[in-house]
Amino acid sequence: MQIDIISVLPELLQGPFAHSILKRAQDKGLVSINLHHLRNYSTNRHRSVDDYAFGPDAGMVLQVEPIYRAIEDLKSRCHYDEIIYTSPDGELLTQKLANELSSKQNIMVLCGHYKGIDHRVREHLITREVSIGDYVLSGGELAAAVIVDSVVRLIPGVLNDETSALSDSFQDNLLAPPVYSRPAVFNGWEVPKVLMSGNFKEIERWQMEQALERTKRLRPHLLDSVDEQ
Ligand code: 6GU
Repeated sequence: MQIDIISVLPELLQGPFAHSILKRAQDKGLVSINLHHLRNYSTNRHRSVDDYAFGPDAGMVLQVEPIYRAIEDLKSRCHYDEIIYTSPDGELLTQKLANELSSKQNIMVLCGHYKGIDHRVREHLITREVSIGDYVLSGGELAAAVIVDSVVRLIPGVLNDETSALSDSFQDNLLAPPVYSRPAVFNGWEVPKVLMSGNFKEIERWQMEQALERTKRLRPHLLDSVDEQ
């Protein structure tokens, strides 16, 4: 998979992709993540990419022209299955959407900006708008990092058995059961006995009970859609 991200603050995105699972996925050649600075597509010598909004509101807006040039430049070198714009009013990111995106070949992500972008970009160039939740971030970069992380870890081969996505919360619309490690007793706090029983049937049953109980209590709406995925 190839993921190309266009942003006015690509520096913000360098950290999240340079470590751990996302780094290993790139090192293994399973995904290539490329950051593109919108300023490189500016047409003026100040390299500016924003201007005043039309109308009575004095705010600045990212202009259509540099964004168009950036998207067209990337499109001339690659076919994209989705061109995603990160925005608080987009479709909510869910495990289901992450699963769907993880099966795509190439994805472009245009990071939203607190100033807003010329709406013609959204009308003519974007195929999908995604939000990571009902709260406001200063920019789309952190949202892009969250979206990319949730997608890349689902690409076959990215996770090994130990980190398998199969036992993740949400993967089957259930929250994950609790996990414990040594020591078996710390400070008088005990690990549930069943986990040390060696009886795998019993352990599996306990984990399923826990997953159901936690889901019912903490995310009841997930149980309404158990068959949806
Ligand atoms: Cl995608 N962008 C911004 N700026 N804020 C958000 C968001 C995106 N998703 C939730 N809040």
